[in-house]
Amino acid sequence: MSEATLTETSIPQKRLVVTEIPGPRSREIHERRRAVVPPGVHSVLPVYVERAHDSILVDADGNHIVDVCGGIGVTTIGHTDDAVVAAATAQLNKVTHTLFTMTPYEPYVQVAEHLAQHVPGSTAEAPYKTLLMNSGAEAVENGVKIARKHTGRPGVAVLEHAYHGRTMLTSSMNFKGAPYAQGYGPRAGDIYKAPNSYPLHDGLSGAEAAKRTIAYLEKTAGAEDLACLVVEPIQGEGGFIVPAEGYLPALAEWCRANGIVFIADEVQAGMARTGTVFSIEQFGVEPDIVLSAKGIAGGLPLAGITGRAEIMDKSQPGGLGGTFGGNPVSCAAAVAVFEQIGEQNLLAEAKRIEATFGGGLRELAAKHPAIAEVRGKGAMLAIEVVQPGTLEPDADLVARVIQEAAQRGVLLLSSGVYNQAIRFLPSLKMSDELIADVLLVLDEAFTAATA
Ligand code: PLZ
Repeated sequence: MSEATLTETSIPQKRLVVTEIPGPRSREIHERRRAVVPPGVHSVLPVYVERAHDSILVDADGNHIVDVCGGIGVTTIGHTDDAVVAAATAQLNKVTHTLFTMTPYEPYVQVAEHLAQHVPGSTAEAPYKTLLMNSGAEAVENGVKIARKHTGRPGVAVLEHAYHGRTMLTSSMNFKGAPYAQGYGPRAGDIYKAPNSYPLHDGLSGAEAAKRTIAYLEKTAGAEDLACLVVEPIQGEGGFIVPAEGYLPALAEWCRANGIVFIADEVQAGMARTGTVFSIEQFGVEPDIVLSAKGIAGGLPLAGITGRAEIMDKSQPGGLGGTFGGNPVSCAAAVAVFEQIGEQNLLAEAKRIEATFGGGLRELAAKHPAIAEVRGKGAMLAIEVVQPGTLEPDADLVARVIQEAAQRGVLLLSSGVYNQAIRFLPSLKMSDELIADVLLVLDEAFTAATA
């Protein structure tokens, strides 16, 4: 690593607010943006970021903002991790593009090997195989495509509260039509949205919720018409909903019995975020296909579709690919991420965050009656915000708390179909000290927002 890289990336891991937020320089850039970028591309907090390291974003006005979102679960290993920057920089100086389907390169194969090592169900004797693409939505698209090819069936089952992307197919798979699919129709067909497991609201056991999901799919789609069931083990955009115990194994069992490909969309929950490399491991399920993206390359675009060989091998040569899929620089970064999960003990770090951040959130919940529940696993945590004494979502309060926190230099994000939750996706390296500071700001923000 060169000295220049180190000095550029090392930023004190402390909150520092020097202007109002957004500050004058950010507001000036924002005005220019409004002239040339359409409003459909929205920014949660329009501070224009110049540099970032681990948990801190430095904006154009010199504010040091604590990032508790990580670009929505992407910089799981922290912004500009030294090892990731070094690996990507080295690759940048070797070769940046050939197109793997023209002339291949080793880093792609290395990423596939790492994924085969970590996906539950994959073994050394019968490793799962991987196709690399660029984004989570592309991973979902290809997962569905591969499942259809394998089964020869059209149907795609998804769950209520699910989120799978913004392409034409995936926006049709999302539970929320607005804003993702609204006005962009016709929407894709043969998609069945079944009730999920949402313990806070449905009060069902895993077995009961699974029975309801399966009954719905058998009645509406018919098992024999379904190519796949696509499930986020912990629903991300839906509000960090952790299903009741036994729910996912029951669905996986039903899929197996009916020849339906069980696809775990680990785009948000995967890559060490929850304390295991893939979150589905904690639910005791061996999926047929696992989708990864976001955190896999420490901030560079990359996505993986990793599945049982007999499923992945069904596609004909030339049937899978894309110009930029598995870009060498992204692959080199991903190899570094896989290595650093071990080197920096990131699975244990996720558990530490679950204890300290989660514990702090539970203390806040005891103090603020609007917090109905603290949930999640590892460093994928959320609070559900309601009108006290009810389970009615309070999206206005969520927005006000986020606004109050932003003014104090903490970047938070809502989640959920009803914006009923505030989610926390910190870097796995966020110190307990910085977590304590975030919790303090959150406490102040709740107090100010409910005053
Ligand atoms: N599957 C489970 O969470 C992306 C959306 C950001 P892409 N979630 C963040 C936004 O507003 O566009 C996501 C996800 C799950 C798939 C996706 C899609 O991943 O990389 O955004 O395409």
